[in-house]
Amino acid sequence: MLVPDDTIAAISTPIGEGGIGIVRASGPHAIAIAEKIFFSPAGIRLAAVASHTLHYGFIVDGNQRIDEVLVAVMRAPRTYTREDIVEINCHSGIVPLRWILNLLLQYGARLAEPGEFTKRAFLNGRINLNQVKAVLDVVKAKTELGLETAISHLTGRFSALIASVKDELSRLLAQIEVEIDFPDADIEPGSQQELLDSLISLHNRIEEMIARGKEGKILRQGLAIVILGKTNVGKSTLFNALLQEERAIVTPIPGTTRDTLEETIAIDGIPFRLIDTAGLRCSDDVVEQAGIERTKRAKEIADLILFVIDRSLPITADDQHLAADLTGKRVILLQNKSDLPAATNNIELDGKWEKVYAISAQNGTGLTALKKGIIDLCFSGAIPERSGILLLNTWEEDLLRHAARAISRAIEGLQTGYSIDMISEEIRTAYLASTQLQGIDATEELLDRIFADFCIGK
Ligand SMILES: Nc1nc2c(ncn2[C@@H]2O[C@H](COP(=O)(O)OP(=O)(O)OP(=O)(O)O)[C@@H](O)[C@H]2O)c(=O)[nH]1
Ligand SMILES: [Mg+2]
Repeated sequence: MLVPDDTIAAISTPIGEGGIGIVRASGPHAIAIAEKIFFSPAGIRLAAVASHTLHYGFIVDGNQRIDEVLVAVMRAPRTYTREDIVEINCHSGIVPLRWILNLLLQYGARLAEPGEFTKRAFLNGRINLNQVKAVLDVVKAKTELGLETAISHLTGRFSALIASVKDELSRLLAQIEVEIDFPDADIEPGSQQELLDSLISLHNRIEEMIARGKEGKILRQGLAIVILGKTNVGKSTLFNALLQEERAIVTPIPGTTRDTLEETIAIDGIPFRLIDTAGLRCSDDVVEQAGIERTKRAKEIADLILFVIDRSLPITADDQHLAADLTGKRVILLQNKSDLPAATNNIELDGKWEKVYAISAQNGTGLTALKKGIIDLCFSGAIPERSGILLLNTWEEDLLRHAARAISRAIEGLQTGYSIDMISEEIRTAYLASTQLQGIDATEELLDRIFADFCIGK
């Protein structure tokens, strides 16, 4: 893989957020290019300054001053990309940022592709693939807990786990090699048992990592919670209350919501996709019917359904139809409008409910209990220990499974008396998977897949 020799530049901060924006350039000509557009009242020349220093001045386009800036100069190799880096800290408006970027491009830099700074850090050997992925997750992390986990990944916790698995596998391989090379020295029953125990414990460790990775997936993408119920029961009111903003339109008129609405909410730092739907009822209205079709689709993708009924009115046939339609789904039954007197002589609504809460979406009663119930359900009673969560990509999960399967086969082989060659082959397969997980064997295609997810400037 070729290490690039051109200089790249990009806006590295979100536009408009905060008062400061950063335009970053990396590559052999970064400092020389920045020099051409930097004016220092003190007569400082960037080419002459010490590494890792900050300089006050102006970005100029010919005679025109574009912005008042602080320029950071960092020389290779002690930088993010291990190349020379210049970071221009300017005002975060779109106009100065774009202008400064264009000037850098005009003087010889090339616009960075998404993730290219991090790609260079990787190509130049500063970070490993797991850390690359963690940067990606930091960039994308939607919630605090997701971010925390991404950061711990970045500090190499996943790498450390993998390294210990790999070391153990190589120890076992070495042990087996001895037995293959000296077939006459009968394998002692004791050492066989020890090998079996080690393999079983390794297998459990890998399965544990896969399980932790599943929880990580929840953190990254968010489970889908879908609010369902017949018209006018207060679904949109609940949606807004959980979002803590007036996102959906609420009116006393049945059939207000005509389409599904989706937002991300965080409960205890865990992201969920919250989806409000059109109330279900028989309708001749074409628009409403289209909305109802979408509601049905939302129901299909739901990881959890909040089924809302209006507690102040008698249960109707619509409620019952809906309830019957929810079998096989995880459903929380919400008896809404608990601030109003409950309808008397109400029949029991048949269905299998994970939990039942009386709430008032309008004044917020019962919502804290509901949120806690959601969390409990999603993590089967316990929020995963913060320190234990892993963020795994599909390819990482695949490799872990590949390793786990090979180890299972080795275990089976040992138990049923297969040849030691076959067992050693399986352990070797698992060992190879663990080296791939460490990023030693990253193929170009894999890299492209990972970097394709980045945004510009990272
Ligand atoms: N008293 C009381 N009224 C509520 C409560 N929740 C919602 N409402 C009222 O019920 C009416 C319908 O609320 P929406 O949130 O629009 O109901 P919806 O289920 O989204 O209705 P559609 O979109 O038409 O299916 C509105 O007048 C709300 O103010 C509640 O907890 N208590
Ligand atoms: Mg609605």
